[in-house]
Amino acid sequence: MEVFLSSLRELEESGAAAIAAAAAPEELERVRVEYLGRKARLTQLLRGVRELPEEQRPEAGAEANRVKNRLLELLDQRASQLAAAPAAAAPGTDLTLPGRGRWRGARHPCTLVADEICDIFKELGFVRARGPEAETTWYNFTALNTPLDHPAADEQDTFYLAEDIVLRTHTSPVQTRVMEKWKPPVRIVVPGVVYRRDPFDASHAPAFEQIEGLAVDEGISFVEFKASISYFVRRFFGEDTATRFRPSFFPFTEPSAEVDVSCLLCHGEGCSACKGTGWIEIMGAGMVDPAVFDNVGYDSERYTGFAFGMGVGRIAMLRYRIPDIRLLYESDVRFLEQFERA
Ligand code: 2NL
Repeated sequence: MEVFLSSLRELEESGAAAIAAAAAPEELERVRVEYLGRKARLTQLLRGVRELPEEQRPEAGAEANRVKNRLLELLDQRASQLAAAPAAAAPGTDLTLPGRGRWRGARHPCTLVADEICDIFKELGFVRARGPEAETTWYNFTALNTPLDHPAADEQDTFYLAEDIVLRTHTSPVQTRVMEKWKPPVRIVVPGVVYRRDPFDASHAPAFEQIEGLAVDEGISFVEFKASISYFVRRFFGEDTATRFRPSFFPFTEPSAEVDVSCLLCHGEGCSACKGTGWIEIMGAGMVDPAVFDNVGYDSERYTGFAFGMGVGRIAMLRYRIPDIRLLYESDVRFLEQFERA
């Protein structure tokens, strides 16, 4: 009995010391297994109680249980101490350094703007369409009433992959493909990357994102065209933004217009952003030229429609006051993280 009790005390003391010395949760777990696990000495001592003479068993059992409960309690205490305390710093670590922020990733400003534009046109019944980036000259130019000797089709402006294959210079060939496949009514928006042999400078990039739109139905008039574009402008730039249609020319629309919005910075007063005019150009648009309908097999006597095209980067630059288009392509996290925080 004396031997039993002194073994217990010894275990209690060394156990308490080991628990206090454990510096990390894993170490504490090893101490627990060592002292209270199935093969631990304390467990064996507890089992040994029944081999003692009967009159000694109650005291021995009570003492063994007391030691077991004390160690369990000390383990608990130490576990919460370790959980609350910061991990010990390695020598030489500067605990006063600011923490490292984590970059979790977010959508690019062009993606944010493209989604927003498509969502606004969705309210007017437009669905999204996509198509190939390598196109035949037929889909990219000829079907769109743009002969190959037209300045817009010039080799100077276009990346040729083969004699008859180009990197699309606009997303219009997608609209042509959709019209070949679907009967009117058609209302689509087409976001996508397009390619031009342009130098990379503050306002040009050789590859950029565009959104074009196309509506074809019976009875679409210039009124629906102007109303739809003006609705988009008010929804995107704000209710008090005015829209102006300036006569222009595109081979695939007639009549054609450049669309301006009242300057978002000076509200039409005239400033450096609008070069004193009070207006900022955001897109080109017009009523679809009947020749385009003839090329895709639509009855140009029965159907009319409108189309538009805009550079997403330009719109993003206006929306977020970005001064240089190159910022959109440099993938600099310090720039990108100013937009959507994921
Ligand atoms: C611009 C001008 C425009 C279109 C694109 C189009 C497409 C078909 C038929 C008729 Cl299939 N038109 N697209 C029309 C007018 C202007 O884009 O300045 N884009 C950046």
